[in-house]
Amino acid sequence: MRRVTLTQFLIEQQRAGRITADLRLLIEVVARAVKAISVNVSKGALAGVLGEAGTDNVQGEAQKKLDVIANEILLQANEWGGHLAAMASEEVETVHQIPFDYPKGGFLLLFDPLDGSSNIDVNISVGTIFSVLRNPPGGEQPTEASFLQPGREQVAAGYAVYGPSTQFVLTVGQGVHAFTLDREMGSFIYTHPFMSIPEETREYAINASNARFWEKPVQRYIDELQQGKTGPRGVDFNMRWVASMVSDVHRILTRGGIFMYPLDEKCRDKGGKLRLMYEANPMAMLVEQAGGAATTGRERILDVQPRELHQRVPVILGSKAEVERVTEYHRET
Ligand code: P6P
Repeated sequence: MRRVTLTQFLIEQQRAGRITADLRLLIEVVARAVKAISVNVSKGALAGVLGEAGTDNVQGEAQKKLDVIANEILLQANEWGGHLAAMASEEVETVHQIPFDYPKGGFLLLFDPLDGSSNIDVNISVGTIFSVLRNPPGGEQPTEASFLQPGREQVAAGYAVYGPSTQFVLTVGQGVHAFTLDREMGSFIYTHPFMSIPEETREYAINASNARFWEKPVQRYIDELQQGKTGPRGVDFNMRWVASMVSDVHRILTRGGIFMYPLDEKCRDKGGKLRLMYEANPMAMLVEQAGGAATTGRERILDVQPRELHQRVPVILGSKAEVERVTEYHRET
């Protein structure tokens, strides 16, 4: 079968009028950057890139060397192309402006350069998440306010998952499409057209060690799943928790499931655990584009009006019937 590359896929999207040349360039540059990140991740101990960087990020979390490397790769890859007005990263407190000697474009790029990096040192899959917004008109020098747009305004979203294979998963608003890295050719090959999340599932993902902190609707929902065929659901369920959002979401895009990092007593004062702008929003766009649903438990994630760049939100996403059920339980309380 003829192999279609990411480049050919994007040229065909542009030819069909679904994306502009600048958005095509943006996605190609991000894809090239994640290839470089994949090379660093796969070298691990051989490249001296494991362990702590000795610095903390804006979240106050100890940075891994690879967090810093991945962040630098993405910033440097995207600065010169002329497709961006500015960038925002989980690893950088403020808006990253395009250096004055480079041209600017109309898009804002946001990313979590290495999500799940606590898994790096134990050789478990991690990923890169990105989100693309339009720079509001008149925003010559974008500020944090330029980025504070609801997730429904995203023009593209995607992630790379650095697993047994490196896959690049993308939506430009016309379904979800995945590409697998052919390391010999250095090309992303189109392997998963129109990924789709089954409406029903028998698999859930949540960090069960937080059970005593959950709100009542979540406790009720998980309790019913754990009762299996002896309880009100009448069937048994399976649990998975990779502690790497990209890996858990990729499993759900591939075979269904529900992923939950709900509001709990531990993270209530921060508003949640996961970040809205460069984790929840891009994943919510992908999940909805694949026929799933994504809510905070109380509202659609893509409708949340951001208040600040590194804002956190509760996240419940995946198979639509299950997300709707647990969201309904929240309404009943
Ligand atoms: P916990 C990784 O640190 C992350 O941001 C997500 O990728 C992941 O789903 C979650 O946090 C894991 O959190 O509390 O289980 O370690």
